[in-house]
Amino acid sequence: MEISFPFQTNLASDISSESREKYQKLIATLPKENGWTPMQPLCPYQGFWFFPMFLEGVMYTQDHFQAQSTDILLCSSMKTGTAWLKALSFSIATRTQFNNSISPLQTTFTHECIPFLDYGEYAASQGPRFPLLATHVPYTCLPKSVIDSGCKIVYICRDPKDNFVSLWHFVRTATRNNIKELKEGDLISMEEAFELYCKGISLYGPYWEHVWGYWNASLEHPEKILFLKYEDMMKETESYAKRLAEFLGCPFSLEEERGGKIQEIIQFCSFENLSNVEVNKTGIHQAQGRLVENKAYFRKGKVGDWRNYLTAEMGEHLDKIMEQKLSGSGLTFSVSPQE
Ligand code: PAP
Repeated sequence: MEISFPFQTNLASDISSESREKYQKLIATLPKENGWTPMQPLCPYQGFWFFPMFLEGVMYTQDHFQAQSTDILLCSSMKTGTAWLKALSFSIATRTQFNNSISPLQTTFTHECIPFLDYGEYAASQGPRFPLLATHVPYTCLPKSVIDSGCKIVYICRDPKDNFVSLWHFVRTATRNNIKELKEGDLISMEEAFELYCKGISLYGPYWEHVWGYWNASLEHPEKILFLKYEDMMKETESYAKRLAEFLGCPFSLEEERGGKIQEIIQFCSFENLSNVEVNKTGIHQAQGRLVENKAYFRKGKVGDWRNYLTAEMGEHLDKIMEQKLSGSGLTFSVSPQE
């Protein structure tokens, strides 16, 4: 895949004021659920929960995004390993163009290397473009053109307990980054957040519905949708990197395998390396007018970190909810903590 970098993107700011007004009017009619952060309430839309600031982009994308059959969408709920999947996919897809030392991932915030559709990025772009795009939008909320075009999708999900802990930390950090004079109660407690999450009230949640939607679709269209779990990828990174390369349409050659190319990319995309890239360590990222430190996107990158925050009972409770909600789907999350 040949790309020019940085990309030409059409940011959400390009949404015409007419469209913006239309979406804002619609969003204003939706119920609001406060609790996660004083920055924004969550709004229910098409069966899922969204921050209004992102919902505008979702609606705009649904109305305007023209998927191309050559696009590859990296899909995920929040805090499931999106940045890692982006880095791996980007490095694999562009390996003949950039070696690691000159990779845009060295100088550009990882998330910015593959733009998010739902933040309005790329929403209206036409013509040739870099085929990798990302979204946190649930399967049933994807723009119709994505399904009609038959473009490929890679989905990554994660054990809900680690997902919850990661989300809780992230929301608190983002709140801290944006509200300078924090009042008592501005930061959601673990218990409050857990209760909301277990009720399905979380960004792009219910989490189990998000996972189920893509899982089901991957069973129906296995050639079009690659379904990945963070924990499996952590355990067998090399075999998943190979699968990902094949799925992206750029399999590693025997020569590359023998020459250590796969390991080189895995190492480069590892948490240890990416979290130490200067721009990821010290930069600040802007999402729909909100500023977030890039380092908030690289917290620990561990499997089983939930044990440091949740009681065993909380863990069991969430496991039970997932089991019930995904019952009959054939999908399970059984995780042993990482040493
Ligand atoms: P997003 O919602 O901003 O897209 P996402 O990238 O999906 O977040 O997930 C963030 C999680 O992936 C964080 O997990 P933690 O809070 O449990 O630590 C983050 O640390 C982890 N992560 C980021 N980069 C990597 C990586 N290269 N390898 C493994 N995990 C990573």
